[in-house]
Amino acid sequence: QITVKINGNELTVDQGTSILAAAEKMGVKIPVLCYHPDLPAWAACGICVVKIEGSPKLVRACATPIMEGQNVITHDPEIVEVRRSVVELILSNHPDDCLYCPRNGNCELQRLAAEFGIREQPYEKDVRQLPVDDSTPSIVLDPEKCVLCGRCAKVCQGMQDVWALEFIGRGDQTRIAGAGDIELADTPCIKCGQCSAHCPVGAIYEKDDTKKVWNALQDPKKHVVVQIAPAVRVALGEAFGLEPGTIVTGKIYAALRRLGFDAIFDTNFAADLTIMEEATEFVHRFTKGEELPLITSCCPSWVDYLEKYFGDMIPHFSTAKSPQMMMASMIKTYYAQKKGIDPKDIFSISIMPCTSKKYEITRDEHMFSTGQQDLDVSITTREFSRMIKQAGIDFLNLSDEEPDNPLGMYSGAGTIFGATGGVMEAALRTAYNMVTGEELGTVEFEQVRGLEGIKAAEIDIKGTKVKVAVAHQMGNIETVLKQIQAAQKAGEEVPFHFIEVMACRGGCIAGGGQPYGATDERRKKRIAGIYKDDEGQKIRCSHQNPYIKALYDEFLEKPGSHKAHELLHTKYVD
Ligand code: HC1
Ligand code: SF4
Ligand code: SF4
Repeated sequence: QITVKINGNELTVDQGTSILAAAEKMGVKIPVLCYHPDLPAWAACGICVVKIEGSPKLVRACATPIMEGQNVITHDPEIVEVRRSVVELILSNHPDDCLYCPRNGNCELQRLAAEFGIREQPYEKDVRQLPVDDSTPSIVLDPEKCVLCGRCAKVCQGMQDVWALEFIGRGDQTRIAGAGDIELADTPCIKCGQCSAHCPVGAIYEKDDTKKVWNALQDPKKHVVVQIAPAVRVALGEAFGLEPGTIVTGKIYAALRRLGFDAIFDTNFAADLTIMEEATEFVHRFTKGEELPLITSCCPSWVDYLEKYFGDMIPHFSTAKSPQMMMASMIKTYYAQKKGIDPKDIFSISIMPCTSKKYEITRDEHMFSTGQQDLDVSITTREFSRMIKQAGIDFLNLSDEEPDNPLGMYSGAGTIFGATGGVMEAALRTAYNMVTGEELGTVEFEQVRGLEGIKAAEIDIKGTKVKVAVAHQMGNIETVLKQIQAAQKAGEEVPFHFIEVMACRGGCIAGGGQPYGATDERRKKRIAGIYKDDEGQKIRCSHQNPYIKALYDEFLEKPGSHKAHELLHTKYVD
């Protein structure tokens, strides 16, 4: 620990702490643009300049460690003037169409311009005309709006290890583009949307599908059905000023009714269904010793990644569809039949924390189990928050409501899907019952919880040891896969029996379509909200959900049945 000063006020910090972090500890906010707490500092934009007393030079607070005895001046008229110039220069290359920008109201550049009181442009305006790339179903890249902060490329290359984005050109010709200057759809992009979640401006954003939803809601011939994902309920509140992690499930159901949806279902119910199929698959493979490890497949970005980079591992994938797609299939078959509605008249919508789910709905013929697209439109939490605002719904003052049956009620196991480790924990709760015929005393598996990139644990199921691993944040998975491949090659026992993978850091709670501001602090709060929701449920295990039992009794026969395979399982492309 070292003793330092920020604007003359003493504090102690760890050796190596950046000036930015030291100031933050003191409650002093230094403006940043290229810096993001998820990423290593790279001092590109120069907005965080500060002075060290006794030195004539300005230094960048994000990338400069504070030293013992230093007194750092974070704000004085000269510093503020330099920072203002940096913002003005960026604005000189930036379009002025804030009113029409998808980030209007939550843009970091807009906020800086407001904070610095910028009222005119002293530099010559020079905005390059560059084409928009909307080649993927998930995200849109508008390089004209790019401020060259590099956050998106750093996330894509560093955190995700995908390398779909890069800077092209030099000097004032530098621009962000699909790697190799090709359309994003032709790059290895896995559509996770983490670039959009980290972009400070409107240069990368989710494809907006809300018009399709509004149109369906206004079409009297359509029976419009909606499902909400686990992670939406602990993050949507942020768009209305609530603390991250606040559970707003009841308000979401109420808002959906006011928007005019005909039936409101919950993806959490389908997560319970996924567990029934996936745990059956796991117990089957584990007892037979076949194709282990079993690897979860409910994250479409992860599926895309594995197909692209580790095609030989496809046999290890669980064939169970994701909860989103299981729900979609059950809506247009089971529910349609029960209600006597022609599936062609049903318009099915999902609200997801995820940009990749927009891609999943069109993935392959297995997503068309009713002869047509099972799920018509998937929108993100951000799009949904805009719809609520556009409808003038006073979200914060809504009274809690319930979802509809038979596809609305969920167990605690269903809700924890939203956090890293949750699918594994939910599966273990049910696998234990399938193997032993008994119920767990304690349903929590703390070993698979938390933000550590790779979590490994040995789970004891009445004397049988099950080795599991959980990885999140795409860049973390390669190590695990290589370990498996090495063991397979050497003819040794594989190090894990069951693996959960989610592309986004923290799991879907920090998906690419969630309200902005993903930091570990926020992730932890959302995760806490998820486990609180679990604890609040009377039923904590998927196999105990009475509506799941009814669905099998009335329609699917039993987990892993022929019909279940037809409607709830998929195949992968090599
Ligand atoms: Fe997810 Fe899933 S947990 S993938 O992150 O398995 O999106 O929330 O809906 O489908 O349930 C996302 C979340 C979500 C699915 C479930
Ligand atoms: Fe990279 Fe994900 Fe963005 Fe694609 S969506 S460019 S993979 S960060
Ligand atoms: Fe989507 Fe969740 Fe996968 Fe992220 S982790 S890409 S939010 S499914």
